Amino acid sequence: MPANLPIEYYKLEEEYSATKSKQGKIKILEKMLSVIPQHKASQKVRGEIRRKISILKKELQLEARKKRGARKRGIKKEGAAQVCLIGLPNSGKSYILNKLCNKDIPSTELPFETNKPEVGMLDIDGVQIQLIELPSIYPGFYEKRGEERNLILTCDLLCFLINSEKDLDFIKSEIGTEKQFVIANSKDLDSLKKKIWEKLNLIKVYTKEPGKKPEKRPVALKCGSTIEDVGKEIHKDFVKRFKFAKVYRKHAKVKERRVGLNFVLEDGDIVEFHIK
Ligand SMILES: Nc1nc2c(ncn2[C@@H]2O[C@H](COP(=O)(O)OP(=O)(O)OP(=O)(O)O)[C@@H](O)[C@H]2O)c(=O)[nH]1
Ligand SMILES: [Mg+2]
Repeated sequence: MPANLPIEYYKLEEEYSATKSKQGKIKILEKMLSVIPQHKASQKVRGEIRRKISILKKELQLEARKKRGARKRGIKKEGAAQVCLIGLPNSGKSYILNKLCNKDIPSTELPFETNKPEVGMLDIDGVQIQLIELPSIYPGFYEKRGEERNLILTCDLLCFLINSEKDLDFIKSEIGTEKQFVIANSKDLDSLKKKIWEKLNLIKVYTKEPGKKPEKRPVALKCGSTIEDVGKEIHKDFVKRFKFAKVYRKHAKVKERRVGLNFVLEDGDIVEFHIK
């Protein structure tokens, strides 16, 4: 039985062949459905079009899922903060990552030896900081390397490893200075750790249960955090069930005090929660 299709249909068929994007093709197929008369003779054609639409939609879904997966495969933030090591070739980035994070990344005289971001965990007095070596900077680095640019933009702190003012000027001109940064040379690892800690503006708080010793591992929080902020870190119910907290502060005049949710904590405080 001839389907007896209108002239618009054939125009749309031409448009369909010329269109590359899947979204575009779906739109045209949907238009086709709307111009085809609804009678028995055109049933087969309509069925064919619906099948094509469904296949294209499935393919689009699959592509979107793949894209989301690719984004997830990037480096995930872990620990209390994320710090990126940045420098010229042979400035000692891998050397530092190996020493501070107990890693075994190739670190020889060869320039540009590290060609993708390398990740380690740095322990500062029990607080875990994610340290990332970025491949060495070269002219055009920031424009060309998307993953690295993303890390530079989203990390908490940049650490520039330099041997001279000239190195520093070059790095600044390549990646900009909008983010906060520390400057270091690779020789003095302890002072580097200290600088990173100071610039991150974090405090360590030790929680304890009544009648027990404080936890060994501190909770790291932003400077100015309150009892409520610690509570939220531990468990969402803590704040709801909160009665009061006791804060123990070694070097203060008042070494022990009973406080409420708004009490502002200091580095080294021990917090004992009393809940309902
Ligand atoms: N002893 C010592 N050796 C260092 C120090 N910094 C760098 N080196 C050496 O200098 C060389 C280059 O250092 P790397 O750490 O590989 O340099 P990089 O910044 O990672 O540079 P890329 O190769 O571009 O990744 C290696 O042989 C290191 O062992 C340092 O502070 N002390
Ligand atoms: Mg390296």
